[in-house]
Amino acid sequence: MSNIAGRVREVFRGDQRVDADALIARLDAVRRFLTAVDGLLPDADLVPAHTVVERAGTRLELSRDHTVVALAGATGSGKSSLFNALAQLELSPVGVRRPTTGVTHACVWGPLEGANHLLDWIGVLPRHRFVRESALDADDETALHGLILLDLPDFDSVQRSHRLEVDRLLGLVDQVVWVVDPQKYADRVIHDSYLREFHRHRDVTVVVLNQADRLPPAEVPRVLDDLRRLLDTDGLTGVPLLATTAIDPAGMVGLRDALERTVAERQAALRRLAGDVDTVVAGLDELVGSARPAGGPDDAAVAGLNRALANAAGVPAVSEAVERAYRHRAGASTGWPVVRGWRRLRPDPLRRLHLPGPAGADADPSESLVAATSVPDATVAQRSALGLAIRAVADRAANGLPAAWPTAVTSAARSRLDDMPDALDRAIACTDLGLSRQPVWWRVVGGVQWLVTLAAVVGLGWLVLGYALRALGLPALDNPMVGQVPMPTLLLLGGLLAGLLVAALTRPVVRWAARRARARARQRLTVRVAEVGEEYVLTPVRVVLGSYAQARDALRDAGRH
Ligand SMILES: Nc1nc2c(ncn2[C@@H]2O[C@H](COP(=O)(O)OP(=O)(O)OP(=O)(O)O)[C@@H](O)[C@H]2O)c(=O)[nH]1
Ligand SMILES: [Mg+2]
Repeated sequence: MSNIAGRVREVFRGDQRVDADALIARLDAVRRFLTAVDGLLPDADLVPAHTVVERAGTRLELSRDHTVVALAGATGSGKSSLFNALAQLELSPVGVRRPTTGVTHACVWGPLEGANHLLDWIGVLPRHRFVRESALDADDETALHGLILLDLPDFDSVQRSHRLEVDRLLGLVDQVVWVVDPQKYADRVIHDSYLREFHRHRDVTVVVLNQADRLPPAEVPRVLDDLRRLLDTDGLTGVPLLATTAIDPAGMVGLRDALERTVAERQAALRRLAGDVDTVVAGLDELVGSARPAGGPDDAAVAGLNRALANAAGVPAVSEAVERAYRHRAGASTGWPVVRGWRRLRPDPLRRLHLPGPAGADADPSESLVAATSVPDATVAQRSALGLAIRAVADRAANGLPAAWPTAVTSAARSRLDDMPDALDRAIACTDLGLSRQPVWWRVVGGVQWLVTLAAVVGLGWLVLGYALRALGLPALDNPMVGQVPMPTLLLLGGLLAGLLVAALTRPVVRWAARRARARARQRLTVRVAEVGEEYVLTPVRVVLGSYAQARDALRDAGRH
């Protein structure tokens, strides 16, 4: 038997050391990743990463001098028997009635004090903690100093609580020794639900075929080969596979040696956590991928957004009002004074829209002013066009990103949609529409109009005075002649004609200047409205794209060994 029992079939695959600082750096990278994606990716997808970060931090803080090894396996495989045999004490009840072990037992090699915090965290009750330290042992057990061996309940238990306890503990321990027996080593539960899940923890996994004594010696290599084949299929190629016999000390030698090596290396905790980080990184990889996001929203989509924003904000209506207001005001300043008063009676097209707003020209549109204009609200069609333009910006910006991100980008792009109508209104209200000052040429033309009108009035007065003097039989005024035309008549008719002429000549210039004023106002409004698009749509999108880039870099760092 001794030629089989305790025989190590594979060399222990633990030569690759895990550097603690490198592991801490990888955990920091996972933390950075989680910060970057917080609120952007579904929380459910991030639970394993949060768990590993939290668990690893605590495990590394608690003790790096201890190695927690769990004996796990189906009921009756002999976990408690191996536990007692290694401890050389009857600590955990071994039974015929199955399942026997309902709560986890722990045996600590070395002083218990140092291990207590770790066992509190793992959740082993104080009354199930034992110390393997005896004056009688001399130095026999020093090679295992630092080992905390756990005897777990069965994972294939009829008792659900056993399975939950096993699953919980398998997430916390540094190394797992899977105990199988010749009858049940090929059971699907252990392979499908457990061993396969551990393929990233190969370097902290040991498999023992216990009760090897129950097989004819010649059968043991064949069963081990068969088990090895199953382990290969589970993705556990190269894990140490030993045959053990719990009832014979000689049948424990191989397992004990393996445990001594594990304890001496002080690497199991680091390797286990490194395997956890590997698993987490692999799981997150498809959430993040390696796509490089475009530098930001693309120009065509932004141009479409700005057009939709301008329409929704009423930029065409306001700039048209600017043109009409220009004509109105220019007419009032430069028109024929005889009809000017009548023009003034008509309402100013811009004032009807309550423009410019109370903040005056060039105020900051982001200031929280109450919406001040009477520009008509966006129509349903304009609002839906704006919605489509925002979606187009998001779609183009998220193009090529893994599946979870387009949703995040779209919701960022739409996140401030409700605040936009007021922001657009404020932007319009605060834009300098270019009509605040009267152009000099209006005043010059207006002055000319007043002069010629004055001439006509003087001519009229002169004529009226002449008629009145004549009617009263008083001596007539001496009317100087300009050519054939008396001076008062020339002043009256010339003044009237000149006024009409100046008004007629000015009209096309006013029209041209009004169109220019409209174009300039439109341009200024478009710039202001685009600023709202930048703040309310593009900046949130850029923030998400930035988070994506940070998450991708962090995950790349977390995956670096
Ligand atoms: N012949 C032989 N019998 C063994 C060996 N290991 C365990 N047994 C017996 O197998 C039975 C079950 O052993 P336990 O140690 O209680 O098994 P367990 O895995 O702890 O079972 P649970 O606590 O129910 O999960 C007991 O009767 C043991 O005496 C072994 O190597 N050889
Ligand atoms: Mg047991």
